[in-house]
Amino acid sequence: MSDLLRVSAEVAEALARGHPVVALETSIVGQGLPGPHNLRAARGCESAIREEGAVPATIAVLDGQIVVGLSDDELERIAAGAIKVSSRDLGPTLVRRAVGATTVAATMRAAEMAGIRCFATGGIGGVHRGHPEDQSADLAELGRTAVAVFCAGAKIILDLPLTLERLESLSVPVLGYGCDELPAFYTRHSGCPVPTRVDGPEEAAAVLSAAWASGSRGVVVAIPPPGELAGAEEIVLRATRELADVSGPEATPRLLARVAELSGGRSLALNVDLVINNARVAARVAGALGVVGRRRSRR
Ligand code: PSU
Ligand code: MN
Repeated sequence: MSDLLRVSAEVAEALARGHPVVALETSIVGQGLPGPHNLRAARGCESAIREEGAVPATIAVLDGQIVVGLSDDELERIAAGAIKVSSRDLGPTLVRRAVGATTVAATMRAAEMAGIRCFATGGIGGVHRGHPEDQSADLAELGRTAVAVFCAGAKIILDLPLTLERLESLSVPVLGYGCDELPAFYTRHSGCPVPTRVDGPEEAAAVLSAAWASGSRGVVVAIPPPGELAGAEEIVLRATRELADVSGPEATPRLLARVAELSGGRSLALNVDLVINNARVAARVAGALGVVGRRRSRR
């Protein structure tokens, strides 16, 4: 294994034994959520994954290495201040030994390097509203990296129809987990139908396994959020209007922060709940995937 990758003993052992492992990102800790919500979300995800019998593998860049399976002290180092690291930033961040919080794109890449297939997050990046040239690297990474991303769809700060179009062009399967519509992070309804619905961990695992066996790479597993943010659409319209001039890496954290202000903090509580819910579902599907894998290898 490359010395640029450090896998914790617990995660390495789980992988070697074929136990279910779920990767977690840290951009949500470093940029996406303010304290104390960020650590509450991260620790809540780890506990939910353990409760479901899987091992959490929280990922970040520290001391010139991609670390897979952060300790709680390491998690606190990310919360204390980290730069946002997408896939393209991995090399420079490693060389400069900066403290880096990994986005969906960078976390997918690290998960693949470590041999982890399931990864839970809040929402994927996508095509920004009013800035169709600003497309998250999450989309391109989904097109090339064979990891399932469990999320509550894409944040409604994004242009969801354009984001789905882009995923289709990239041949990325989008599975609605017990839903027919793409969830929009703060709400279960977006008006955008998902191409495929799956019900329950076994069916999700079977579809993931068949998708990978037939050449798919990244897969989006979209899970309805456990609650709704009342007035989400108006709040988001106002935030995107106010921040119309902001694009690039700053856009997502700034929009999320403004949505939090405009909702009087209600978006933060929902964000924490939904990411923990996604982690729980990811752990169940990771467990079911192990069963599919064992059945296949016996054939
Ligand atoms: N979802 C959240 N909070 C976040 C993000 C997603 O609930 O902070 C982060 C993810 O790490 C995602 C990133 O990969 O925002 C997308 O940023 P950009 O649009 O710059 O690619
Ligand atoms: Mn962007």
